[in-house]
Amino acid sequence: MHKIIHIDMDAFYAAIEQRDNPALRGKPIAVGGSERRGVVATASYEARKFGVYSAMPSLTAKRKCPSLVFVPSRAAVYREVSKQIREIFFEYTDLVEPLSLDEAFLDVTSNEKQIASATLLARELKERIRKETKLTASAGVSINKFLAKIASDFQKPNGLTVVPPEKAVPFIEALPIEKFYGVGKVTAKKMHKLSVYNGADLRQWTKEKLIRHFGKSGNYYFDIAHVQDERPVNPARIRKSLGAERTFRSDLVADQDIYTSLKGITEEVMRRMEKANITGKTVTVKIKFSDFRQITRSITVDKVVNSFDKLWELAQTLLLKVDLDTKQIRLLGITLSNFDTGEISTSEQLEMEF
Ligand code: DCP
Ligand code: MG
Repeated sequence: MHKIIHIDMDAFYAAIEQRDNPALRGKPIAVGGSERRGVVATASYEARKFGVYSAMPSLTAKRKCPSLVFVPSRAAVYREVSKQIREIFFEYTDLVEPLSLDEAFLDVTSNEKQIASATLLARELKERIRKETKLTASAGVSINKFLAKIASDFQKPNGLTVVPPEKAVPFIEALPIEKFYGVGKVTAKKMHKLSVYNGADLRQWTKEKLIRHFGKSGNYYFDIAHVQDERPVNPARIRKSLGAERTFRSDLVADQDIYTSLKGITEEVMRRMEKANITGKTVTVKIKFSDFRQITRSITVDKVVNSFDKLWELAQTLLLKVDLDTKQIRLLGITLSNFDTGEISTSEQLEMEF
């Protein structure tokens, strides 16, 4: 049985801004965006009371919360704090899998400090983070990644939620389906239509029935519902895709605007590919419409995509496959996957005994 901790910083960017500028403390703030344009990267908990959230257009945010203060984002500082918390994690175990700057899984089944209780260890991690960064984190402790991840979100901010083995099934049974990690808005809606509202409902379904309705994902839904999540905490999680996307201040309608924006995003993806020294064979275009419906179109080619011209050509080909008439676009994205480059795998580490 594994002991997994998931740690996620509270209102990460916003908390850092409030830490570094006392005038912002206790106030509803948004990082990213501005009074007139852009989208909110994150909001302080004071702002969330007004219904301001990540990825919300600034104008909407300001309407919901007129006293909202917009603070520019300081990526270098966030990266620095991220490094700081990772250093703390690595003091306890090498099995640290960061999911983003502000969250990570830790496998503490056996740890450097010989702390047998994962709960005590999580508490200690939270205290260390608090002391060394003056920021709060929330922690989830359980027997697999799925449960730990959901648990860390359960009592945010500054929460510590433990789901011990004997509570795993009741916890899942009571969990609303829209809270399941990996179940998006669209799937949740579909599940509701099929009278699946929580884990207990989900557990009534056979794997075959789930696959019939949800395709391959049915496997995953079945497994997590039955506490079968053996995914290891992978310290060298290999990047599988690389991309960029953009949410627009106002929805795009005109073809000209759509192509211009897509071209800009293609340039950004190309920059990132060059920086990461990555080429790949699959290109995916993602489009989100004004009604939040989302589609993706992919193409896989034989020869690696390694130039802007090739990437742009494929992106346009994919866009042509989409019927854009009468549609308004709020987000465009391009992703490259199916890499052919050797980012080195260090999966050997997983086999090592403690
Ligand atoms: N972020 C972003 N754009 C998004 C979502 C997040 O730029 N659409 C950035 C800002 C967040 C950080 O990533 O501060 C971490 O994301 P989280 O989802 O963990 O959100 P927060 O840490 O801000 O809040 P909390 O975890 O307390 O819900
Ligand atoms: Mg967070």
